[in-house]
Amino acid sequence: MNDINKVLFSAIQPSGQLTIGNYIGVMRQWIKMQDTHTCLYCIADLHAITTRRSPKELRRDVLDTIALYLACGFDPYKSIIFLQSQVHQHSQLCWLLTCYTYYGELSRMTQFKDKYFQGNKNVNSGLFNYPILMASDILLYKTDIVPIGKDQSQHLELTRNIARRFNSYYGNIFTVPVRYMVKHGSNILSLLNPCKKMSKSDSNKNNVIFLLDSINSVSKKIQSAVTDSNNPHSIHYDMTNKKGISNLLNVLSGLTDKTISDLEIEYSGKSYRQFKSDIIEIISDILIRLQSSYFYYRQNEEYLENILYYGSSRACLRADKLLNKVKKAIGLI
Ligand code: AQP
Repeated sequence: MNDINKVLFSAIQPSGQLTIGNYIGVMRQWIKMQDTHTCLYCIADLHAITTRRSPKELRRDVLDTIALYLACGFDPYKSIIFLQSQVHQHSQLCWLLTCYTYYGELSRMTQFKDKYFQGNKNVNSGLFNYPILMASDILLYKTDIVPIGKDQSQHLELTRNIARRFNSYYGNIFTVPVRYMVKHGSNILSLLNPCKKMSKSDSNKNNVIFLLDSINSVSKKIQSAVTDSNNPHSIHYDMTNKKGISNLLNVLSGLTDKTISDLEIEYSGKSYRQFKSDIIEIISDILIRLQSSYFYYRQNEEYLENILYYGSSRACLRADKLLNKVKKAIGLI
């Protein structure tokens, strides 16, 4: 895939520490694609305020996230790396698109329903309208490609529907984006409960490998990750009967670019112990490099803020063009 004229947009909310799920599901792909596409990478802080956090925490999480982006290898001069709240066009387009999105569509979003039925006490309308803001983020830049994890597929489908609906009223204003999802690794699961996604807001931190975890903690978490008691032990991919092992295979494949079938051959006849020990070694190598670069960037907050202002001002220029087109199409003076 190489088309520098194709626009790629992707975002992560600074709603806590980033996980190996974020890294494998999207960030690793972003790094590769910044040489072949016109890339916009957003820190979605407006999405993050759908859950309560103190101003201090939000600020810290935004700076942690931009430092991690840079540590992972994003180049702020090659790609546009920006902060959602600094580009006011996102919230403006969001209101406009709210009027082209139906209540029934939003009520069907499984992520909202999950949060609602989990007994979340703060079910604010931001949480309900979240997919419209996500649609605005994407559509504002005439995005062609959106790398996402599996959990965001339904939201992207809604984005496509909103774009088509709007275009059917007003002509070809929005580009209808396509999703880009990695084959293995688009849904990294919780380590102790591989029936659910690995999530940064999980209350049990042993379910999650965070990019800033200590190596000692990574080792403990992987060692206690759920496998199965099948005898003899066999390392093969089977999402029905061997969810834990399959999840670890996805992690390994996502980090090494080896295919699942190559890994099955490599680990044929080997013990779970050996398998886990190799995973620990590979994750540790990646995290040691990433963290040393992260701490280097993180100590210079002024630099991080400047990178965000720079990216946001570039994003603003692009966003403004599209927003004006949308307003004109609707008939707003
Ligand atoms: N476990 C995962 N496996 C693969 N991809 C994942 N992504 C998130 N978790 C996994 C993808 O990362 C992108 C950014 O997601 P996000 O952090 O902005 O929001 P999220 O999907 O809601 O992730 P979390 O960790 O579950 O956040 P919280 O706990 O705050 O709700 C998305 O493309 C996502 O698919």
